[in-house]
Amino acid sequence: MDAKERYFWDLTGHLVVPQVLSSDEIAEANEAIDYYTREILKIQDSDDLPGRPDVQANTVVRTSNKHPYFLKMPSPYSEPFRKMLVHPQIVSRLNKMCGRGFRLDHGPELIGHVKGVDGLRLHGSGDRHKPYVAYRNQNGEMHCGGVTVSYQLSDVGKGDGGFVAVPGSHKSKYVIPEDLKYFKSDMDVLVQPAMKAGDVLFFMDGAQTHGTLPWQAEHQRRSILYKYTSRTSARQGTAEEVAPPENYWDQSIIDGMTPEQRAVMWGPYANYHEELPVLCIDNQGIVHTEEPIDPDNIWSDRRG
Ligand SMILES: O=C(O)CCC(=O)C(=O)O
Repeated sequence: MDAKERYFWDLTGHLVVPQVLSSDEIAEANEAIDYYTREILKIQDSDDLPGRPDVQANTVVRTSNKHPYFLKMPSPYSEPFRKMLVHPQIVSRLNKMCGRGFRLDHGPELIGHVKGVDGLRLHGSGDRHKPYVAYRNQNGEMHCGGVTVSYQLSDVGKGDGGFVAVPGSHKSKYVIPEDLKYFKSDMDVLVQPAMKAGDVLFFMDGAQTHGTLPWQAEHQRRSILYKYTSRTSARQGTAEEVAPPENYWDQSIIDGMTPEQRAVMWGPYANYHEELPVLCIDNQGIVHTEEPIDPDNIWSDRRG
């Protein structure tokens, strides 16, 4: 990461690095996605399809980021995705962005939107401090809890839609205006970067305000998103499954605990749905668990 890239990243919250993948690497990854799509279309009605991908117009338009299918496909199909996971151009930058010891938190997922598929409203911002994705700068070093690396496997022209961001919003201290959040007004602050197949986009996932515009181009969007975190951030993915007290500790340690005692025995993860019990003290000085907030009611407004 040179000084120009560092300046752009720190200023805006995202960065496009051109031509990281060769045309052969792009072709291999696209072939693997075609294989995956054929396999999913064969079994899409099966009940045991984990994290059911979104299938529209006979194609997979989005996979769940909880299930890293692309890393476990039969060889040789998984190979391009395993190479991308630790591509030297990625490692050199993530060491600076997230700090040494960064790790994959969840993904990789595919966004394969076709013309007319809806986008996703703006989310992420400085509103409500989220330490697991926050951006900080100390002693001349930057540090970002959550960075998504998005490999482009097809071109994204200006006006095609897809990734969109509010540059500089990772330093904003205020709530996203509602009109902007739902794209009713762009307030002249939205940027949708144009990219070529083989380019890689980095963005501060959760710190920077970003979202997805509806796809407008005739060709399919093909982006593969890897969700990295700094070493001690835990957002979702496996951390969420490991976190319940009975998974995180020996059963004998938690047997017979009160709800208040169990509340502090959850392993680390973001609790971004606010579904975990948390502790409070009433005016008699007694410790209680607070009722978890219903995730369905908060999802649309509090997404990390
Ligand atoms: O690439 C995109 O369309 C943005 C995806 C996004 O909003 C996310 O991964 O949180």
